[in-house]
Amino acid sequence: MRLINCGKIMRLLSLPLLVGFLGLLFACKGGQSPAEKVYVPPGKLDSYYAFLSGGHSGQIGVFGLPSGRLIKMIPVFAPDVAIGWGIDEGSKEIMGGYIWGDAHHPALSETNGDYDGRWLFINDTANGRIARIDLKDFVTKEIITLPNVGGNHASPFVTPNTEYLVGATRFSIPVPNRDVPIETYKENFNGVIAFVSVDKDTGHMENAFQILMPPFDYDLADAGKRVSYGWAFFSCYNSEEAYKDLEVEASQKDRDFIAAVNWKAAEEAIKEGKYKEINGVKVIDPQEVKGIVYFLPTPKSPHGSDVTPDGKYIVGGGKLAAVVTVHGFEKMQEAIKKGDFDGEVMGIPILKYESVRVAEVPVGLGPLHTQFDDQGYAYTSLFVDSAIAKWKLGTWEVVDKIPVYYNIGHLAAVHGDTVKPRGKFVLAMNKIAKGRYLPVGPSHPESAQLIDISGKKMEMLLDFPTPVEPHYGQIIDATLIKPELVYPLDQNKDPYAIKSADQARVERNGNRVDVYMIAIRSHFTPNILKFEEGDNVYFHITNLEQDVDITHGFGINFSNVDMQIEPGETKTVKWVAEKPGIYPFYCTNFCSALHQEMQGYIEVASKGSK
Ligand code: K7E
Ligand code: CUA
Repeated sequence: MRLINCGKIMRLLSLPLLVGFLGLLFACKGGQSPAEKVYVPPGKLDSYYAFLSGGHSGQIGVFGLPSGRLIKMIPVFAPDVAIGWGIDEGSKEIMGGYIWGDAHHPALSETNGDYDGRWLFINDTANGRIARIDLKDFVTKEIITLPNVGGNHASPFVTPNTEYLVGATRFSIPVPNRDVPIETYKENFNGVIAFVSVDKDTGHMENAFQILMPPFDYDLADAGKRVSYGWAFFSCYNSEEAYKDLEVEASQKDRDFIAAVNWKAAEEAIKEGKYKEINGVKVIDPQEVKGIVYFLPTPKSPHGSDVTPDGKYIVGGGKLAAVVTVHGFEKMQEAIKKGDFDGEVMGIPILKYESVRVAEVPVGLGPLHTQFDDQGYAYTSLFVDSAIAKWKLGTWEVVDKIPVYYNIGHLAAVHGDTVKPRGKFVLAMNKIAKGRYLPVGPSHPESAQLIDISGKKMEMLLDFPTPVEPHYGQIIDATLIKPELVYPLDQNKDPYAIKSADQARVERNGNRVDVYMIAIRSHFTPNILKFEEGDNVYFHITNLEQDVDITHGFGINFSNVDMQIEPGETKTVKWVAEKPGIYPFYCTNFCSALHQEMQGYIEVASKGSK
């Protein structure tokens, strides 16, 4: 082979090609191609967890970034038949009788305004609830209902030390709910802004207090941080108070509001007894208690409400506008002091727009949500433009824009809503995926896109499909989460746990039968069971394994019973012996070379035959 002749190559490469090549080198910072930036070699772990809400699937998706690999779906508001979520007695109780929820906003717990990796919360817009997932085992531990809140959308956004989770009404209802003519909406309906307290040690949630609000549609929220600590900001639309054709009637006014709530002042009011109890919750009426809530006029049917990392500014995404509105916290304080008001609604002063607004940033069409990086830039999703705009805090100029495919809703940057954003990536969560993936029929997947934000220009790195339907997501440094990989058997405090095969037994009490069973490679003890027609059988199964990833399943043929039991865990599931006959049961989760042999039989005798 001849040596390559440089002169010949130069002659072969035309000038435009060379320029293009150099440009490409420059664009791929550090010489890394997009593929290299997202490549996680086999056996290596991702650097970030991304928690994406599962929308009306009621679940949460856990993805690894930068690879975009789906690692786990956490069942929250909806059953999961593999794990047995909604099937075993413990999870049925947590789900509280509902089998669906509409999960929009994952919220990681915070300490000093930054994610601490302890808990993950998520709202249910449909049935007015908030769930808590423990990040020690990625399991939903608790679901709380927020009474008086019709459609809990602006939720659960945590305060900087997870003192509170917030919630608010999207669909105003009578408070307390009662039968009144819908036509009396303006007189009889109300919104509610809710604060749910979180126990510092256990994470346990309680309804702390609520604030009665005019019947607007409260949309999103963010807690104040640093200088604005002690406040929370809720966007709202439909200040027209329409209840029928909102599409037209709720878009009449040029400005709706961001409601600024002084939750420290609300705490004081509660201490002083200035509330009435409605459905067991302490509710403050702003007509009677002043200084708790103020309205910041914000164009135009604002959606996102995002506080900058320094806490100085509140960014409102006016979804029907071409700008985001930036309010100044300091300006707001001054305006309140001076009484710079423009009327009031339901006892809540409306601050003068000019007195609180710092900037209108011309980001583009349909601005929704804003996230932040570590260099003083903000990133706003543009639904109508199908793009992300990057703009500078302080100078308020738009410095870059990148198209996304298509119609982005939320976006998430690494620690992008904390006091300490980490930069690096922003994840676009797009509503429409048409043509981005192999077609699978009329129901298309959602589409997430990972974008490098470390350089001057944003760079598109990766597409990956996501299950229904990420509204919001949060991205946390993976080193902050350290889950347990097995449940230590010696710490298993379940009242139905047994710790060895010789404790396995069947106890009968009338027609209630309790089966204390163990699962260990590759058998159940006991594995031959005899019941009578009509027996209510409670299987209490302990997985005695302490090896990582040795999960057993327990499924009964001809029934709706199936669940997984993790190493060291005890779970209880109820099964009714409805019809005489033989019922095989088996391990449904592949566990060993003799997994196929891990089975047993139930014999159900007809009533009175024994
Ligand atoms: Cu914008 Cu429910 Cu936060 Cu959807 S919401 S996008
Ligand atoms: Cu145990 Cu398969």
